[in-house]
Amino acid sequence: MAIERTLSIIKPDATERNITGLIVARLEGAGLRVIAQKRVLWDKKDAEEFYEMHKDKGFFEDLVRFMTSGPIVLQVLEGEDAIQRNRSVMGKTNPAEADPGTIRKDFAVSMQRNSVHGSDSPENANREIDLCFKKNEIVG
Ligand code: 3AN
Repeated sequence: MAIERTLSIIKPDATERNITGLIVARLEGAGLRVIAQKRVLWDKKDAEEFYEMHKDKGFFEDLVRFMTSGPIVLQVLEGEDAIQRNRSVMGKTNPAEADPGTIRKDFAVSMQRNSVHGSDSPENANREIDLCFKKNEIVG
């Protein structure tokens, strides 16, 4: 299997509850390596640009408001099959439907306050990593 990179975000509901370390432990435990990481506060423009594929959805404004409501942790994760591996350890978008042992099953509050984001395709991983990190911030 190929070594891939994916973009991960620990969302404001998780930074607020001081559980970023618990989440990173899940990611590392699943065989993913954090090769870049920074804690930031997005402004409206950052969130709108990142989620532009959802701009026509009913939840878009709420999503932007939530993602700018507090600090988030941006990460590049690397590992074998990292995009799908991260999606598996995250669990389904709706925590009520997420499998036992996944991050969202154990930590998410709701469909919106679902603790983590992970890229869903190689194209989106490249786009999101380029949006969130400069080349020299990804240090291996
Ligand atoms: P995922 O994060 O599982 O890839 P997406 O890409 O469909 O899910 O949605 C992006 C984010 O938008 C989700 N993580 C969640 O915070 C929010 N979201 C998605 N669907 C809904 C919904 N029906 N109601 C509220 N928020 C939603």
